[in-house]
Amino acid sequence: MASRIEEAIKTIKMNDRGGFTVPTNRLYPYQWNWDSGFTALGIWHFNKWRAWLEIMALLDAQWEDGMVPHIVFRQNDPDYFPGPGVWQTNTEPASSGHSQPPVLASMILRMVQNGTAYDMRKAHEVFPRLMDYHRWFASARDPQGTGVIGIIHPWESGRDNCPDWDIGMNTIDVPGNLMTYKRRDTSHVDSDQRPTQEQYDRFITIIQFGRETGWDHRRIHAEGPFLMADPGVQFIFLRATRDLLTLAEMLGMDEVTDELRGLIARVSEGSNWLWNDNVGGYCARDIRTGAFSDAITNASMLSFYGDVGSPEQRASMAAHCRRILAACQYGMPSWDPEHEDFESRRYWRGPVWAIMNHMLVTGLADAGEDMLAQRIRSDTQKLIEKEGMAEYFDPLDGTGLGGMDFSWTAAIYLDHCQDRVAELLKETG
Ligand code: 9WN
Repeated sequence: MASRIEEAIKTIKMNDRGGFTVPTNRLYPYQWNWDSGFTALGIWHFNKWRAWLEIMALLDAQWEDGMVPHIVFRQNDPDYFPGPGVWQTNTEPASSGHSQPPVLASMILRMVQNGTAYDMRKAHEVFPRLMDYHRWFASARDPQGTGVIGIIHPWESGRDNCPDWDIGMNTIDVPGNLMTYKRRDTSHVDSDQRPTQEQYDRFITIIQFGRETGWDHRRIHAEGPFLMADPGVQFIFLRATRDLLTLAEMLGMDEVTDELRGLIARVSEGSNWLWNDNVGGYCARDIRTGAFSDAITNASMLSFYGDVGSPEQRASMAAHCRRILAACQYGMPSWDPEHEDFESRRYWRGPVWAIMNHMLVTGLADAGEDMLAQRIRSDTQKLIEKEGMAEYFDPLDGTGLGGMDFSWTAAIYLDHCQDRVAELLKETG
């Protein structure tokens, strides 16, 4: 364990680019939104000042309208496509044109609840920006106030090529004038472990549409090529808004508590729309056509993290969780292993992700599902101890896949072993 802890710290330090951390060298050479949220929590266990710097750097890229973009480009790096020249958002610093699962408030609450006066002071400083970010999600991604949070690009879910998006992606017409481009991901990672070319053409079609509107999010929501509801973003946003309310109460920000309570009630109610009776669980859904995805994913399972559902719905989700865990050696896979579209090594179509497991464990433990929480927690631990800081893992045999030396995997490991990390730091001074 001690050597993995050292490796985890080393990995994060190696990925430090001076005030912000890249997910991994070369494959992802910029700052990513939710990666930085989790990574900040990991860093916090060995350097509080640097953890806050990570957060401040991310928030430095916040748009005027409150959006925190999914990638911040501080330089142009030919190792990654699509770079700043493709997005053309005209922001300072340059950034991508949509967001990512808003985990930030939840990570900050963890730091504050276990922290010192310094953490409280920093949280106070960033609080208005977190409010603006949540207000942006509530309005730009749910302009009619239905309580259903949309995503305008699969990348906004952070689960890029999950079969969840196939329904929305299949209706996208790739225009004849699609920009010509060269992918870079498949020169770093085996193409069997990455999204397909057809998917990339559609990913780029959405970007091309966005930039043609000048990144006008009202228009993109109303007319863009893709608009789906993601149980992941829905439940992460709900959880983060509750965590923001707890933060507001701790910091004495009474003027926003009613607003946050209203938002929580609305998004909680809106979550019902994601319940798929045919599956007996929460599924992704196309907002325009109402068509459902037809399988349980690790994002569906975040319903416990979002604290939604009737007793019957919760029991059904827990039963799915037990069934899926019984079908693979390491949980929680990103797609139901009993579904025909399951691919144990292709990115979000099967593999296990440490960050998703981290949220699942929190949610299941909060819901009193201790056995399930314990199983997923120990699987995460085993995978990382066996394979190191891989980007993701095969649920059937545990092989570490994708980019290696991955910051967020290292961060989750440090959070899991936080007591041992603290002891080690004491021993080494
Ligand atoms: C696009 C950085 C990011 C993660 C996402 C993951 C992957 C990017 C890509 O890498 O997405 O955002 O180019 O594949 O799917 O969750 O934040 O680690």
